[in-house]
Amino acid sequence: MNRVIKQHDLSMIYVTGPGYGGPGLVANTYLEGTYSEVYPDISSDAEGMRRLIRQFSFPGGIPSHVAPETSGSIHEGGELGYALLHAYGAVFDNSDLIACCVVGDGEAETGPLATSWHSNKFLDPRRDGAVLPILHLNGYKIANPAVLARIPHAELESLFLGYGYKLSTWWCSIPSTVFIW
Ligand SMILES: Cc1ncc(C[n+]2csc(CCOP(=O)(O)OP(=O)(O)O)c2C)c(N)n1
Ligand SMILES: [Mg+2]
Repeated sequence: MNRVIKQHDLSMIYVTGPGYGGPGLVANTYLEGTYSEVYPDISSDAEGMRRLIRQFSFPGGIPSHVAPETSGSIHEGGELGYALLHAYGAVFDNSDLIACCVVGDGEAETGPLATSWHSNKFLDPRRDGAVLPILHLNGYKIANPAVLARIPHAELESLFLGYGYKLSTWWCSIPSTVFIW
């Protein structure tokens, strides 16, 4: 997403929902250089990377999920289910904004997230921005099977067509599948 933002000078935010996806976000801010700017002791070299990894989810270190100390983050969640509705809320009356939202397949089983798909009915393209939902079908909620990853893909596509989403592309790499609507 950072590459697309830079290439097209986009106004875009990233909302992330899957359970413990924090390390992915920390790793990305480290790779782009922001993390080392904010925390110079976590430098862009082998020693900095060693410190980055050792501090993860350790007493005195950093949490296992995106937290206030994650550079660039603006809100910490914790209770699953609210990623997509926050993404929609951010773009209402904000016509220049694109909210890119990753939804966990486990998170998608919560009541708030399952109903949030319908928020597209409230978007007005003349006044509001756009939401780009990405369903992260990694098959599991922690260690248990996720329902949306267990139904046939054709059934999943039909389900989302009914919600008003058209699958535009998908990647499949073992063990995770990512759908973008
Ligand atoms: C409302 C709520 N119920 C339960 C949990 C406990 N919990 C944390 S992560 C998780 C599984 C999330 O699954 P998914 O979104 O697929 O993320 P993944 O495990 O694939 O990273 C659960 C149930 C929670 N944080 N919030
Ligand atoms: Mg999952």
